[in-house]
Amino acid sequence: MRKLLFMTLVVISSQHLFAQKKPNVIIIYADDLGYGDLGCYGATKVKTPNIDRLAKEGLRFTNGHTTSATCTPSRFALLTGRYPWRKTGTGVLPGNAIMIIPTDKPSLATVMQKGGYKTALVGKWHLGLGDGNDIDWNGSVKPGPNEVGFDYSFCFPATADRVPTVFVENHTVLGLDKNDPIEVNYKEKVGNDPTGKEHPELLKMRSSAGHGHDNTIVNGIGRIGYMKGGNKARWTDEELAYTFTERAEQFIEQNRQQPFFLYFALSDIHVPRMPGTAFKGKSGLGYRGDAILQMDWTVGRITQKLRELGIEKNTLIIFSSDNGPVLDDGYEDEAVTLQNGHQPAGVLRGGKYSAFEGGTRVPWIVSWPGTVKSGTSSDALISQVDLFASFSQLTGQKLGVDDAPDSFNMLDVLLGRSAKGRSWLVLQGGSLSLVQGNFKYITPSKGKALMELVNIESGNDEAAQLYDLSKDVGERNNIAALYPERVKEMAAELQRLKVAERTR
Ligand code: NG6
Ligand code: CA
Repeated sequence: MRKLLFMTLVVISSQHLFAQKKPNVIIIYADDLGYGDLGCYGATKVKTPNIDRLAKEGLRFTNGHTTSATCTPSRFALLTGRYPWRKTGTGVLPGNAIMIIPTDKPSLATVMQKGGYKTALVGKWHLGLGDGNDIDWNGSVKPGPNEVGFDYSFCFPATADRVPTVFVENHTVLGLDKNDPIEVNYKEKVGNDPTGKEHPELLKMRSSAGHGHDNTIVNGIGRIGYMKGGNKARWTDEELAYTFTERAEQFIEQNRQQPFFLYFALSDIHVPRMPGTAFKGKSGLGYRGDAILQMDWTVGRITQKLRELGIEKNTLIIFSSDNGPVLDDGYEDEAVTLQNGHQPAGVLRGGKYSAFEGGTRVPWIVSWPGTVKSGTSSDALISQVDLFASFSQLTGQKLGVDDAPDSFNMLDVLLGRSAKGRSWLVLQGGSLSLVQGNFKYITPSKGKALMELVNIESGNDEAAQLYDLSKDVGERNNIAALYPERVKEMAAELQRLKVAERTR
């Protein structure tokens, strides 16, 4: 009897301890990585041992989604818990856009801060900086990540193919020489730097015809937008992954003795793909494949660091991507010519920018050794918009009525304790779709069925589309004509969700 009592006490107190202990949280957010781009999601032409291991030791989702098929809106949703299409100006932003994350509302990062976490953003931001007065790249660059909950930030403003091609650490452009001030312009040329259009012979990687990545040349690559000055501060593309990884490792090390939240937004595998020397030519699939190897290396460095510090069992990692894949997104990097049968979207139709599943269904792995069961997978429907409410739950906080209006608490699903995902989800490709159970309805829309520039099917159709994803995940068989009632109901429900301010 005594022994039993003792055992019971041990169990209760260890559960108590567990409940008390806050795991570190790391979101590793790849850019433009497709559903079929990883070994653990079926890729055979490219090897991703580190990420496969993460999946093997954790939980792999097969129906995990971004809210949107491009970067800015997906990131907006991740940080705000709100569907981006509720707010205008949440499309792909230029590098001089003002910040679209509100400073007067909680963000995912402020939630973590309130929960007692040290927070950091390392990597790509692409949510704008400043508040409408011209950004002074030579002074204090704000508001930015630090004003929406990140204690530390080390980022680049937009995408690697957009100026300014510099790092911003907290409020300051890193390594800026005050005598060589930066000026950015998206309308007309500033300064005397050659552009890709005027001097294609200076490029080490040409822009693809028609895409227009032919403005200011930085590091031998034509960019979108013009910049002058800041020469010492400009990055070297080959070092991007290395630089971000190092900063991420530093943050982890510095905060190993307290709960930390790291939003690690990789530049890989977005264009311009210009991997480090160690990876160039290694995949045989061109720089896109090489960038996948580099991304996998990054993940390996992070998990290695956690093991070294002995904190891997107390760290929850979520690995995912911001939107589906694209081969040619603006540069002649041989992604198309050396594709060699690799299927970036796997079995899915469409890709980046698309309303088909390839646009938003992405790799999604959760690892928390010892807590999340290893070697498991889940087909629960889940969206990145749900991370806000789920992390609020994880850190023991209640959401305010107006907070994260579209975010569902999916913590149990995320940790593999429940298989019951969302019963519905709105997705944003070109047009909006509604998934309800097995069915997916895509709103009719004009516009080309094929986005010729990137060679991806848009999902546009003037007729309504309905697919049964349980039988037809590749969305080949439009059954709208067979189920007119269902189409009508789903269209009406989507309309209702669109005008609702909150779905939570
Ligand atoms: C597009 C760019 C593309 C890429 C994308 C943003 C053109 C023709 N294409 O407008 O290269 O930069 O924006 O990608 O300009 S995202 O992943 O950040 O959303
Ligand atoms: Ca992206």
